[in-house]
Amino acid sequence: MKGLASMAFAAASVLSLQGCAGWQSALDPKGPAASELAWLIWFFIGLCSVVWVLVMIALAAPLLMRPPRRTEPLMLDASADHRKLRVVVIAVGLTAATLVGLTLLSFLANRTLAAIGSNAALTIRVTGHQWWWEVRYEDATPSRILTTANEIHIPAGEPVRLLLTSTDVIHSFWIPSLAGKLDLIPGHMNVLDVKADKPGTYRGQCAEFCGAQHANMGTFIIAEPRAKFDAWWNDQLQPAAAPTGDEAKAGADLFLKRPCVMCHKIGGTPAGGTVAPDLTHIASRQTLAAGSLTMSRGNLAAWIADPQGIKPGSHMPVVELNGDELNAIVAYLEGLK
Ligand code: HEC
Ligand SMILES: [Cu+2]
Repeated sequence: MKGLASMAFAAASVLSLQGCAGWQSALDPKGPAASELAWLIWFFIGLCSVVWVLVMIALAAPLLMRPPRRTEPLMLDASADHRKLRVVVIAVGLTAATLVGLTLLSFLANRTLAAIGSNAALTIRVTGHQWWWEVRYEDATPSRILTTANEIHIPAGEPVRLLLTSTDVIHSFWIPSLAGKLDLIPGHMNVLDVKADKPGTYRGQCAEFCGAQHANMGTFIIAEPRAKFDAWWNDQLQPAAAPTGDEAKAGADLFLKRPCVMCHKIGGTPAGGTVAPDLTHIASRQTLAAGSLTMSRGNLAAWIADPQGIKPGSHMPVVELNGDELNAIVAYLEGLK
């Protein structure tokens, strides 16, 4: 008995602590869209629980009740039949009313969601790739258009419009603490409006199985006060920092001589590849390879030395480098703040 109780307690605490809170939880909403959805799901769960309990009572009651004694089993009891018919009609009516009510609530919630981004001042194009996210900030001034990867900075407290599409297979964009999930479909554009009430980092995850490294296709929305966001955007628009020191200079040369240059772009250098994450300000990101590793010198080296060991099947090949060459490239990339 005691064992059972402690197991139930453990299960409850796992559900309430690990599953329901934190930077990636639909039940710990941090923006209006997620709040709307969380409220809706709790209401649905509450109402459906009440219905379930009533049904169970209705099922148990006749089983537990003593059947009335009848002298003549075949004789009909018209008044009892009439009573039962009334109960069934009322139950059907209540069921229909509940269904219509819930449908109406869900319709109203959808209207609230649609209204969130109606006056969004910022538009970001998010393109799914196997297995990373291309993030492009749109602007009327072409020189202010910015491309980065995996980490999406937004101003806190402002609605932002995300245009979602894909270049290869169907992915799904889901930042549970901020909004519902929406698919990224090749050749099609979906619109998702998000707003973060407060500054913070919110984790997301590709939510549509998209191949070998689907589970390592994380993304982050980093909401910042407006001034900090503007400063970030201006910094990111700058060309890459020139390498300082002999090792970093050698790394910059190597980057351009090795296959890296075919796939990656580094602004302000001849590296202009567009099939892989833009590395112009790679060292300013908090993670590597779509949330697979945290950003550090060691992890940068580990990733470049063996991307296939860290993310098997990923579209970055192992490039043969000796120890000095690897160190030089890492020294260069580490300076790209
Ligand atoms: C054939 C194309 C290709 C080549 C060549 C290539 N990469 Fe990559 N690289 C990728 C792809 C694709 C990713 C994204 C992988 C993922 O997250 O699934 C990536 C990711 C990275 C990242 C992490 C980026 C981020 O935003 O987290 C770094 C750093 C990187 N590559 C450096 C290099 C260096 C240095 C070289 C040369 C030694 C190189 N790459 C060669 C395709 C390539
Ligand atoms: Cu995906």
